[in-house]
Amino acid sequence: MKTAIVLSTHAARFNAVAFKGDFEANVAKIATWGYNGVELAIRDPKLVDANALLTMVNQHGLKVPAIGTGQAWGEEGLSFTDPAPDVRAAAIQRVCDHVPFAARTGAVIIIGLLRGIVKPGVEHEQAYAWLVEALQRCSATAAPHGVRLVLEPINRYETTLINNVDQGLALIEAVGADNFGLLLDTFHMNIEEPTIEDSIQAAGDRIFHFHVADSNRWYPGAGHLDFKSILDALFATGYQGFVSGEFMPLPDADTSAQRSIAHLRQIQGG
Ligand code: LER
Ligand code: MN
Repeated sequence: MKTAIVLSTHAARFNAVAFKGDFEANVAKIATWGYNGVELAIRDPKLVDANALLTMVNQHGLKVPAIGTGQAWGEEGLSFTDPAPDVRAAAIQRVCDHVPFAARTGAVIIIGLLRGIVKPGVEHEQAYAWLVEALQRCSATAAPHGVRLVLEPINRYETTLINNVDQGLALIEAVGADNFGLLLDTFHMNIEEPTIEDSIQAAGDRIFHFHVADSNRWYPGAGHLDFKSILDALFATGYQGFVSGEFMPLPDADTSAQRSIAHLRQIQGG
């Protein structure tokens, strides 16, 4: 099992010395705890010194299996389904801008909340059509570079577009690109899927990335999810990617990161 953990960065501040110091200290700790990778959230790749970032991460023996793009939605309001054409175009451009860095690291580019939510006054069907078109364009840009894109089904309380695996698989069908797949997150699956293991099996080889958090969004082992059964189902699909921890930093970030990997390893050994 290859493990990663989401590391909150603020791309715009990455060049600041103090932040860089904190960032490197976190990377060093993550490596010491036995993780194999860090999943990075990058708002705008133009604001990141990719060479410095990669050198640092690699010096600690870590990979970057995935790039999160949600800050562009949270901080700039970019989305594939905004009624304003220039906002949709900027969202598409932003994802395409991630491709060179993703190609260097082998990372998947995550489409989480950047897909948007259906805004008032927009028909769901229209938003879906914009979503499909955006994903087709981004997948086509990424494909020649060997880069894959993943859409994450996200629970109903955060978005009205693509909440579960069935909807994700229908979207994959509509987009029709080999380099477009799914990121499954056990926290969202616990809310939306009838049976997590069956949905993992249904998603099969379209699972390109995997997030773990327990039922309460604490670290695995802190809630009531059966991670042995979930990971068995995941690896039975032939999944060879990273199991990436994305959970609340409770009781504190360091403790949660260490308890997560301890729990997952114990399950894998047992
Ligand atoms: C991001 O990976 C995620 O799971 C979402 O809940 C972010 O809002
Ligand atoms: Mn997630």
